[in-house]
Amino acid sequence: MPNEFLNKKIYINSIPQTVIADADTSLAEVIRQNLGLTGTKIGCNKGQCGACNVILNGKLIRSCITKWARVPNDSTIMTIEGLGDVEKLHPLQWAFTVHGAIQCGFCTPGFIISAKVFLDQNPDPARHEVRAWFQKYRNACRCTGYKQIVDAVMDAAKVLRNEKEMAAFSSLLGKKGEVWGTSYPRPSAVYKATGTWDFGEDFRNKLPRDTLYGAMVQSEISHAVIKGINISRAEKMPGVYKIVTAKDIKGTNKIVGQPTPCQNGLDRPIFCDEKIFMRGDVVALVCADTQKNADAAAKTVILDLEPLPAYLSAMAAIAPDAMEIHPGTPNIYNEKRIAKGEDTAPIMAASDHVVENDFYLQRQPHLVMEPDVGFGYMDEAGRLTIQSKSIWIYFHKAQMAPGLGLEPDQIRIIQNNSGGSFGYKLSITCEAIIGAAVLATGKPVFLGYDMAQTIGYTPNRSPFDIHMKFGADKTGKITAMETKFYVDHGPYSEFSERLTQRGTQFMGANYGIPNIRGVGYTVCTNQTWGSAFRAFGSPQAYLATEVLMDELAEKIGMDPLELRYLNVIREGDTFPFGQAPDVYVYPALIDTLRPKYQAALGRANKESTQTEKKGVGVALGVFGATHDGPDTADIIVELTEEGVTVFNNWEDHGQGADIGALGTAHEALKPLGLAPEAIKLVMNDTALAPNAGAASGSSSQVVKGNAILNGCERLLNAMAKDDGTFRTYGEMKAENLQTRHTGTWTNMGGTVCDENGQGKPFGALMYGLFMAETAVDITTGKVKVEKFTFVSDIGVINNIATVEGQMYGGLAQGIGLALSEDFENIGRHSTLMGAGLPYIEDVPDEMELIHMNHPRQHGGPYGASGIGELPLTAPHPAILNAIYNACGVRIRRLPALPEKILEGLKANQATAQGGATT
Ligand code: MCN
Ligand code: FES
Ligand code: FES
Repeated sequence: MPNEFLNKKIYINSIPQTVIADADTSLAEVIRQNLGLTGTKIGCNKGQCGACNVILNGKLIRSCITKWARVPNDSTIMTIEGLGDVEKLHPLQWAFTVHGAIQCGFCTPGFIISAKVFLDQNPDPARHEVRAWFQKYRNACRCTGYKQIVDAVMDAAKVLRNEKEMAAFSSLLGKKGEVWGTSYPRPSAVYKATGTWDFGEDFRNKLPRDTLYGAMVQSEISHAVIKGINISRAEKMPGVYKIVTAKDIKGTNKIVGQPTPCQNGLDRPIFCDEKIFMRGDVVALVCADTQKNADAAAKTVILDLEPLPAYLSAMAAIAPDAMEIHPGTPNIYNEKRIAKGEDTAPIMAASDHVVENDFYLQRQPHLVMEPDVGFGYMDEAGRLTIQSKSIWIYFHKAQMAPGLGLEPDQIRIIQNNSGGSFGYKLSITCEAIIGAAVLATGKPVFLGYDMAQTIGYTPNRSPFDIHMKFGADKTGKITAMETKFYVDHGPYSEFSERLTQRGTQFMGANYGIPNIRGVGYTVCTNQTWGSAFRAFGSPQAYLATEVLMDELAEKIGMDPLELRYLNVIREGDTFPFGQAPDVYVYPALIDTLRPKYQAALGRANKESTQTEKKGVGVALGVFGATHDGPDTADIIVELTEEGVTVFNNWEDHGQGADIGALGTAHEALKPLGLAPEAIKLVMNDTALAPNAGAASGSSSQVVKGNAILNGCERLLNAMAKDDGTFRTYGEMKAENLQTRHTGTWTNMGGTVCDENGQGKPFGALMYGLFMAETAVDITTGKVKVEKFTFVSDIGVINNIATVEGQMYGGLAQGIGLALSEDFENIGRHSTLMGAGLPYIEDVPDEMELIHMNHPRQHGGPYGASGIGELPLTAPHPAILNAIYNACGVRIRRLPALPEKILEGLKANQATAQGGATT
């Protein structure tokens, strides 16, 4: 039966248009594909995120779940493009821009459209009404923590009520015209607010006409031997150009991982050909003329798989009878030890107080709003060019070159505008598959994942099973710590060694513990593979450390905050890894919080009722803002007739690489008196800018920032005249002086840790004290975080709105980590909602940030340290400690789902002794 198409007239952004589309097509697809209006985004494609919001006949709808058949003829539809444009912003677009309510910006058009309908109905709302609206219409954001979004809506409402004017962006500059140290908007924000910022998927219809569309053939079982791949039927399906498998690959077909004992780091195939190691592993890519044809053909590929036992946790994979997942490599393939001070056994034995327990941090999915996506083609220089969400563009060239049979310089990587990463894009996802397909077909190839593939077939945070023990003297001073933990890293080894080391480094961090013995093991399993996730290894370490601190406090009968005050690192103390802090801020952090903590305890006590128990919990977090050892970045600064161009690879997940680079360069070039618009950024293309390393480890403001500073200083030196003024571009050219300068910076202070985990790995660090106030409904077990207070020291701040946005967003992710997020059960956890993404009413509107900005002597430009990961180091133990404080249930295995709380309450009742464990 041929498809039936419906011809309808609609008014799209007031313009009459006729559209002919399949009745079953979603309105979102019609708007994006038929009408080419890509400001409307598709995130979940299931009605769960609101990225696709449009206004249909005056009503807010999610266009991904609205079929074309249901759109009445003569409908009026407003998309983000109809609301305002870059030259003439709607008050909402202006307010989102100036309030820092836009990070990656993937959710932004959906929020703005939603807010437009809301303010039309309720022009003078209260904040809780704004929040209730976004909750009702399921507007989801992974980056912002929602607070600045509500600020923006409230401010836009004032403009719409004529109570205030939209201030020019220039009025947000500092007193002397500075960008640095202000909340000047990130350059990309206005494009994101107007739906004109193209993400990867928005290129689908903008690529050359002969582009092929890819559909992956993936395993539905977790561990198997591949007996055969039958593509004979699929090859004959309409529109199929080629089905690419391992046989088409000229290189090793392996992605280069970190050198580990696991198959020498060559454990991850581009296309699986001998074994399936995890569910979702790809065996082929069907390349066809349309996506529909590719998808249909992929379903007809027959995989002949002989199932093997699937080891879906570290404990299962280390059982004595478990087979080796990678034959020849034991399932435990890394061992990282830490040894500081004296042998702990006799000290433990002599301790006045000993506490120990087991902890488990779950497999946390990244839950980005933008599904994974990329495309590839051969560029004018004959380079295999891949455009993707990569946040380590130079390394990814090297990682996939041998697998594809190329040299790294035969590959070019360009980062597309990215709708969030939170670290998963430190791993290669679609890039190598696309590369193989471009080489095998000789044509451009596009590959977009859906949300289920993004959650299930991109890597997650690795679960840790941890045993931790503290010994303390009678005053509460911790004298010894012992740790043992297992990291479930899935089947692929990349980054596992570093992750396991992070566990040893951050267990017990924050405290001056003199004697430590610990060991961590990396375990190969058949679960989704592990990757970087914001705060890399430290949330696992702080779950155990910060909950056990509270258990020790209870045992001794001390207040948890005061026990921390007694033990925090002071001058003369070092971290577990032997390094001294770059600033001694811990006592000051606690002194600052103390009055607020006491007030919060009083509030909790007063407001608790028979059915709702309130409590307060604290936790400390520290994280590095450089990578271990010498961390290097190069950039180029060039004087032009119009101003200065900064060529730099500061990959942007959504955190604000553009404002980071602009703020730094503008401050460094201050003597030239340039307007911000005169500084042009050319970013994230290996053909246009030199290697600056990864945008990871919260290191970019420090490392890439210092390289920018260095390049700008070199340019200024070249331009300087004897009288203290600067040569113009014309004068430089006339004198034949160099206008293009390389900036470089290496963290020379860093040393990689030795076999005892001792060293000086970080050039700069960042510190935070978290306080959560929770309410536990003891009839349902549901926990609500009512307030977060976050006292931090990240050195001098470049952009205030950006830094605060990082903090709010990280705290919100901590709520998800503590209470709801998981990826264990494929059936339940492969949607945003199913995996436990926090929506606006799961995150408190009350988030108080207190900045203590001690300048760093050996950190980033002008005394900056980093921020990206700090807010997700230890918000979750603060919440768990608050739950215990509220209702006496101690959660040590995450997430703290309502059923676990109820179980704990029941156990407490049964024993009537308090302190049940779940
Ligand atoms: N910044 C600042 N002042 C400082 C320190 C930083 O204004 N003293 C600004 C920077 O200019 C930059 C942002 O804060 O805009 C983060 O800077 P930094 O801490 O150096 O981190 P990176 O740029 O290296 O970003 C990576 C970091 C990491 S590792 C993860 S994971 C992460 C994160 O940032 N993923 C994110 N934040 C994210 N935010 C969003 N929206 N999306 C992600 O995927
Ligand atoms: Fe439509 Fe998520 S609600 S894309
Ligand atoms: Fe909302 Fe990134 S800004 S998802």
